[in-house]
Amino acid sequence: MSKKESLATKRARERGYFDKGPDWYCEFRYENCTGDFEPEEGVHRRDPSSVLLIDGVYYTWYSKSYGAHVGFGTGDLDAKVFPWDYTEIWYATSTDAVKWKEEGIAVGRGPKGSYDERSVFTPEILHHDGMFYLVYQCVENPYVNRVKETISMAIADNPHGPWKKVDGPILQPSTNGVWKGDVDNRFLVEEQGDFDSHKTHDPVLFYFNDKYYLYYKGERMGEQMYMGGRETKWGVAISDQPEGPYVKSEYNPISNSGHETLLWQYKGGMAGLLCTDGMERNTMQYAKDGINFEIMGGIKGTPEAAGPFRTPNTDDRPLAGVEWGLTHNVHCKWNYIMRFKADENTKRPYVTKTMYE
Ligand code: AAL
Repeated sequence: MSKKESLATKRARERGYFDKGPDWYCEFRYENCTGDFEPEEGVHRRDPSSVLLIDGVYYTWYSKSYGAHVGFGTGDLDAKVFPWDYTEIWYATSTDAVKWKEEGIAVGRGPKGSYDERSVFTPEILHHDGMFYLVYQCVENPYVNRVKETISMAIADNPHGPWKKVDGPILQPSTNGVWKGDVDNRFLVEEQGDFDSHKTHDPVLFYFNDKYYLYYKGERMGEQMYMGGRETKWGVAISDQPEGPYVKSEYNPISNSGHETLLWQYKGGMAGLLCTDGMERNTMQYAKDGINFEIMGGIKGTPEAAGPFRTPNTDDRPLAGVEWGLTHNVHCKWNYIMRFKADENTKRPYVTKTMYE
């Protein structure tokens, strides 16, 4: 027994690092899909939704755009700025979740002057009571640094559509930030406002405790960098009806870290995997009330913008709801959708199994 306790040991003891077992620990394996999800020159496919299994067929929805992008500040307000600019929501089907067939557009961009004129992207899907709810983020025209990004919804009674847009948007950034000057610079502010004063992104919708919980990522005007990197956090907005009105939780932000949302239901609560940004990135978290999240595990190699398979067996064990699904590879010229799998054999030391052993 040590005579003195180091700061690291004290911190681990106080935070319970060694009191919890590896129930929430895994390593993620990755594999390319085949068929229409093979990488394609000149096309971006990214941000896959959760995967649904309907009558023996797997479905996913995703952002699709064409051609190269040039970034902000070219002086051409029509130029494509990001891979997710001029994007529409497409969907694909599969019988084995490996080989995918692209079926076509699910939700397109809105008419001139609308809040969703420029781009609709990062879809998520909820199948509840026989209805399908697609939630997604929207950009108006022009797409500039200071543009505010919103969230909207389309509803169908069949995964093949037709999709009917609600009278959106259903969620918008808070209005309490104040830009400094008129230059199109997202970092110059008089007031930063709330954590979501600039962007509401990456929505995911659940039917939870007899209400609709719309989780999202917020970005703040005048975003800062911290010891954990970028200032991106999650919020939740709650409604009695799927189409809203959604009221932001008074507890927002409900995370201090994370990027694209990834959540699943587990034993009457909500589980989440935080990726990419903040001190608590690469952690599994759980909240019995869907709001007050506790760290349950620290992991590595987290899938980005992932859409897990929505298994009916989500209560089997903590990671059943994230056992496998789709993610994307955006660290390449043309973004493409791929598969992930949580390898839970890694809960024991020295196990070196590969993804499909
Ligand atoms: C990701 C996501 C959203 C952003 C962009 C595309 O970081 O959080 O989807 O808008 O990149």
